[in-house]
Amino acid sequence: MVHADLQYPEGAAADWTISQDWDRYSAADHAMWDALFERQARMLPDRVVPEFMDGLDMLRMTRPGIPNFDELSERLMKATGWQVVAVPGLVPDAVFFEHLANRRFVAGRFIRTPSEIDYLQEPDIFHDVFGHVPLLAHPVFADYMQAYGEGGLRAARLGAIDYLARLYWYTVEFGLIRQGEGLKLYGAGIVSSFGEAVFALDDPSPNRIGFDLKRLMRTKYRIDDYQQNYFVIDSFEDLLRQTVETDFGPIYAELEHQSDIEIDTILPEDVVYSRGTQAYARARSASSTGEGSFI
Ligand code: HBI
Ligand code: FE
Repeated sequence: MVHADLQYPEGAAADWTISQDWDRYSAADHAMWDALFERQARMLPDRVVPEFMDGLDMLRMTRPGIPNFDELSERLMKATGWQVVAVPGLVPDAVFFEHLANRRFVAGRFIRTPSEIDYLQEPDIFHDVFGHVPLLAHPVFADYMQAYGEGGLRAARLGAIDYLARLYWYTVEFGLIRQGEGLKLYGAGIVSSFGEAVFALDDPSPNRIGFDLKRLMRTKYRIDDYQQNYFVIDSFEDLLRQTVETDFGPIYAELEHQSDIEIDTILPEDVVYSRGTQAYARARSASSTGEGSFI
């Protein structure tokens, strides 16, 4: 959806950015960041791509407390030319794409409360900054994110945002990558989630299949619970190459004539890393709680 008619909120700039107001975080806010950080930092090192841990170090995100966006941006700018800017919450797609295309990552500035620790309606600063920012220090991933923003602006003109949004979902948010003998995490939605960081790699329930651009863009996804399917890329270089060297225009035109693929389907031509039992998803739908998302 492009909300061309949607006015930016009061107090925000025309590009929807606001000041982070870092001085206004309370001790409880910083303590919440530290608790979330420690919980993830304990479990991630063997699970996440090493480039993510390198990013945390390089950006000095291993220091306690909520990061200051100006300091983060200064370090990121030197590494890859990216900046982090604050926004009030979800911004319209066109605004989001325009920022990415200009190497600005938009982040929420609020942090979840203790009752929301595993369970959020809208991405908070921990998801946006801990989950997304470390890989922006990686030159290839940084280029991919910019290319995604440019692709988003084009998809908006072609009425194809829904297809492109799936690419974001299944790579930037919930992507897995093949490294050495095994799979590693890189998607921000997994990396910032205590439960899904284990589930996505270890649980027998979800399918894990090889990245295939057209196949991926036909595949539905869910926003209300752990994923039932993950796509596995070979490398960031491969992901960037497949997306920047591909003209998405003809693909969108072709996809219009094809049906969507259900989330738990495995096709004969899929490269299958795990054929999931879907036991988790079945148990959850039997006792549906229905709300919240797990980023
Ligand atoms: N706004 N703040 C924010 N963060 C997002 O991740 C975001 C957004 N607006 C739109 C959007 N994502 C997605 O709909 C696009 O990926 C398609
Ligand atoms: Fe996100």
